[in-house]
Amino acid sequence: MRGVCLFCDTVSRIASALHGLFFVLVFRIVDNLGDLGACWRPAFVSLPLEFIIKMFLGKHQSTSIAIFCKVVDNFGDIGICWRLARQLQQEQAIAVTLWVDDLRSFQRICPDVEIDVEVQQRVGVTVRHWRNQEGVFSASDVADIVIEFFGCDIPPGYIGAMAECDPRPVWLNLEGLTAEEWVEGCHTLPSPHPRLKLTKYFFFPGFTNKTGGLLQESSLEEQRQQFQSDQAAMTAFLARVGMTSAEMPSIKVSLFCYRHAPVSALFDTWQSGDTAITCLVPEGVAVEAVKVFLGGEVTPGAVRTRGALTVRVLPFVAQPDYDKLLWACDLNFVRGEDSFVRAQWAGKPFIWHIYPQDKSLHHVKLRAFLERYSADIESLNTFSLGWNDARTEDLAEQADWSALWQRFQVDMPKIACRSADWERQMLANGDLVSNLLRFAARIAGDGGKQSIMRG
Ligand code: TRH
Repeated sequence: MRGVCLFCDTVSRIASALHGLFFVLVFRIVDNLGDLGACWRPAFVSLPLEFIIKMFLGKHQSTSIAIFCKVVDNFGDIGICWRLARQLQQEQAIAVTLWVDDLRSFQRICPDVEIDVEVQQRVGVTVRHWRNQEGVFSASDVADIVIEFFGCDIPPGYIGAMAECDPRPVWLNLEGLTAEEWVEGCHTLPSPHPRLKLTKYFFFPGFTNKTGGLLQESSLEEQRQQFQSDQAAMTAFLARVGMTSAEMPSIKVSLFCYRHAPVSALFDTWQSGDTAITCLVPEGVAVEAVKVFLGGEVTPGAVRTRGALTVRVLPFVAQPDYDKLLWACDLNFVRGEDSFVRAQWAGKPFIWHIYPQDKSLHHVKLRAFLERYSADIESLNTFSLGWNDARTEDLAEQADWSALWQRFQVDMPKIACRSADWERQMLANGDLVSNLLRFAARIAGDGGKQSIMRG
């Protein structure tokens, strides 16, 4: 493996010297060698992927990508698509158009977004209000790569125009994240259109090298380390969101969960404990439990201390600040998909509140993740199962929040170490944007003829 690393390193140096063309050849050869793991990643980070796409598409102008996002619920759908759009634009210089049906939700995570305009530019990304399924499109309107998020139906007129393109665009359905094993078998599977000469490919994010990996910007880790090694910057950030100097030495917890989480039970435990805890709750989260604790309205800046617990309501912050919040806290409660992934890049212990699904399907997903993440950390597993109301054999244990918290708290340093190992493990799979562009380049290079691809 050491020899392979040296080889990669040498290749990487030569590639940056000769740039583009040479790298395309090396990329093809090495890709066939299979998983070279972490040592290969630094080379990928500097890969001129956009150049590769252009080669395969036979284009000289900038590659273009259209992302279609329907907001099903809350902020995760647009949160993920916006993150993806920015990374594609900023790191790969790709011309990105983000079609989104709900600008109001978008504005919550990106306050610069205007809610009553059809087209706007935001940090280099073209944002278009996707109002309905109507609209007449021609081949020249179609992007080189078309991504539909979570199987949202893109307008029939746009699909018709895709079929008229020569070459055809690469069409991907970016799916939801799950740690279940079946994903490996479905990742990159083709789905031919029943009438038109078009093939859509499933692209699954995931936790193994047989999936598309996870979204992570190339400079994120460096930014996080810089922030966490600068105590003054962290204190200034926390003060900016409202924390007082008296609250700073306490255990800082960020709380983002769905309304059915057992927040009141946990507050009771923290309140009667002997460790000072400040729980930072963004506006609109766990409103009922927070209201009871505060004994008053839940507005940003509202705060109350009872026993060892202070609960403070924060404003809902812009997406980059949410990362800083996760980095600055000692423990993060996260939910859905996007905050869940961001917590994995924070280097801190976290508890996941999974998005509920019919027939408790989400419990299967939760267990699949815990199996991968913390099979040997009992305190984290039982706490997580209890938080998500996933039945364990010992029901009495599950309801005893004081015992669950005590055990979890003792293990927090161990869990933080696991977090660092996990991040290394995940990054060895390559990040989602690089994996997605490599896959798109292969499809485009193949003229969409291959039936089963591996990303
Ligand atoms: O908001 P979520 O529950 O979103 C989703 C969607 O509901 C979606 O339909 C479902 O499929 C998915 O969950 C599983 O949780 P999520 O995914 O964590 O998204 C929250 C986004 O909000 C994330 O991008 C971070 C951002 N955010 C801010 O920008 N500022 C904040 O203050 C907070 C608390 C979050």
